[in-house]
Amino acid sequence: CRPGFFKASPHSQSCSKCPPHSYTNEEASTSCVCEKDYFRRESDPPTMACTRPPSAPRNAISNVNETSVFLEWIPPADTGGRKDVSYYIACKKCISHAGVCEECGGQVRYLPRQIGLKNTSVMMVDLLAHTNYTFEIEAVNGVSSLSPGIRQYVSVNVTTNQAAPSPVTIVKKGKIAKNSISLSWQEPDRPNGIILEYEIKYFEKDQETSYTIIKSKETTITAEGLKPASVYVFQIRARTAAGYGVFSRRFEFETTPVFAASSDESQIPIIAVSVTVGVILLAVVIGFLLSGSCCECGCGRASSLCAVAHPSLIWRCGYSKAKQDPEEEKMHFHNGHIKLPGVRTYIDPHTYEDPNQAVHEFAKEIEASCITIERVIGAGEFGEVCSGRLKLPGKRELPVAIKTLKVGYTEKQRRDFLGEASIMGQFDHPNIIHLEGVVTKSKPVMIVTEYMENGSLDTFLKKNDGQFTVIQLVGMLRGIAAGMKYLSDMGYVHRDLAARNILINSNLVCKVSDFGLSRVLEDDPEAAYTTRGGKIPIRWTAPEAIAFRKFTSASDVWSYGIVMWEVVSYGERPYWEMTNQDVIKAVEEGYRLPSPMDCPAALYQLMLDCWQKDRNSRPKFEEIVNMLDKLIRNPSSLKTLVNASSRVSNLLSDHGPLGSGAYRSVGEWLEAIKMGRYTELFMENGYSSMDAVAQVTLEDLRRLGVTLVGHQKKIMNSLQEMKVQLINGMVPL
Ligand code: 37W
Repeated sequence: CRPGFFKASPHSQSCSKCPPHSYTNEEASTSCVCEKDYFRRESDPPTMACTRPPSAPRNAISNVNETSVFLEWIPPADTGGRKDVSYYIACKKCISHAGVCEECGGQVRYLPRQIGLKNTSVMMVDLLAHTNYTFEIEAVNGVSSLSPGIRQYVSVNVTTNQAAPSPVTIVKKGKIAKNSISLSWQEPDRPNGIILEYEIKYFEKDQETSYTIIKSKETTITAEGLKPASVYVFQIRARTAAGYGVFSRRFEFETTPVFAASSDESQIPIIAVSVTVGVILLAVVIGFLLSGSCCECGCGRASSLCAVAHPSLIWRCGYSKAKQDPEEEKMHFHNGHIKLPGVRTYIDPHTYEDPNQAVHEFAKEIEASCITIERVIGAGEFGEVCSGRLKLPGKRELPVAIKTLKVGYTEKQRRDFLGEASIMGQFDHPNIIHLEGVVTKSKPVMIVTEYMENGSLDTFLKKNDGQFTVIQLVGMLRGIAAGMKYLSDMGYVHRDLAARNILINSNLVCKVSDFGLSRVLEDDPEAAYTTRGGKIPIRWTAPEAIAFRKFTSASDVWSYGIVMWEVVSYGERPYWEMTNQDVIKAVEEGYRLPSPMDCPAALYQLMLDCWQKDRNSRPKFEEIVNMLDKLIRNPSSLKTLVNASSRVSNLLSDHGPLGSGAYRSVGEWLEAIKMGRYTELFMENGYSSMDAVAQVTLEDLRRLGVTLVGHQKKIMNSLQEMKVQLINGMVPL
């Protein structure tokens, strides 16, 4: 072959031109030499072009989630002429104030891997909290190792956030007796802060729904009141200022049998006495049962007779009573560690180590092919809300609503999104939105519920202002109260009860909706940050919940009172345009929302009862349901309305006139509320100043000839609002 051509084998027919980026200056070449900065791997055939290392990856972006970092980039502009491009991640940990960086070491995990990444994304987990990291994403190909040149990488600097502690991994058993187990454990590998306390969850093996939680500042505990010869499962998690870490894996320990030889001689007389007492009691009970009596046991009122009849029951009841303040129990351990026949309690999905397990425990998996999405009806925090149809095999087709999780979600977003289904799936009540199931095995991830044709209650009422009878309104309120009674019986505290979170169907049945973990408040535009950092929908929230986060069913009752007010005033905004700060102050000073227009006195009284400062004085949901039932059965009881004149004038006597308010003249005020047509009428009838206007009652308006109800409402509401703002408060209780 002449120069510029080669023949790889003497058997080849003809000479070939040197492939791209190679040359030969000699005759009779069997191969061509690569140009400068181009290479050929041993495995590359001589007919293949010479290639070079790729350029750097481009447009790297990072996403930090606590102590995990997600990196994404696009492939290099120049692949070097090869198809075998892969990526390598170098990690450096930097101490910001010292400016010193070091290799990250083996602590960091790379998902799916650190070297030979084929995709253009990677996730690093188990990083340190509050630490600066530099990640270099290097593109490499089959000839990178042959090139002595500089590495081609793009670097990304990130700072990790605060993170919850890593799980406790080492747990050791201590003294084990027939009724108790002592444990000790080591602090987690990565506490990520100062450990404030540990939470120890334990339950009898295979009885997971009935568990106990104890808290400890030490790294040892003794669980007492256990059954002899039984296996108990323990899980421990640590809490720092950043919150709880995940639970440790399960550790199982077994109590000793009743008659196990004990080294402690002093126990023998106790056992002997217990056995004797037990035998006597058993005899008494058998006699009692034979005499035809029976007993019903509830946790709070288990008598000793019941105790013997249901030994397992008294064991649990006794334990829970001895260990916990009942209110604490509901606040923190919703899912009551006591399981009584016929009493179902709510289980906080957070108590599941694996959130996927929680969702599948409480929600049915639906195949995406059973769902037909018809149209978008709204937007949620995580994606769109759609209407559609669900056809399950062997069942009738149903109209449904579908929430979808938008693509590109993080693991936390998926967990929070499905958290709503894990909660909703535990409820079964005609006034709680019914979960049909979830789609998690295909994308998009979806939550499917019954379809509530009229959407959210506040919007629905605003659209249909003045269109319902009092009985219809009370019917809606009755439904909401019944749903709330059910939730409080389950030990679930809603925390965001408001008309916007109630759905209403075509039969005007109201159902409580919007369940979530922290998310509920995160996506509520009404929720504002308090000085303590919590996000709270101020206007709907009881003072003790705002002040010190005491969220209980009693604080839900306060919110229910606000919902009553919203319903009777057809979706009016509670406290109108007052600022959150003013609302907090006014409520603290004892002022309350005034009665809505045309409100039955019995309903307003119920609202005021719900807004009692002392939470124990507020009615229980059960009492509210009973009260509303009574009113519905006896509609004439709803005829007495809150006295129209007292409704406004009770604000005035102590708190001065409106003269110093926002409007300088009656004309200016009426124009502002688009009621300018009545200016003359007002002036002619002696209402020529704002001070005089302040005295106007509904009867006065009617007498003056303002006959349109809509106009009466507009004028009276505006007056009301001005007065409320003026006194920076509301009706003094
Ligand atoms: C709406 C899990 C869950 C919770 C609530 C819904 C839901 C909304 C957020 S809104 N229904 C409507 O808005 C009806 C609108 C009618 C219309 O615009 O024509 C629902 C619902 N369940 O019906 C949905 C899910 C999945």
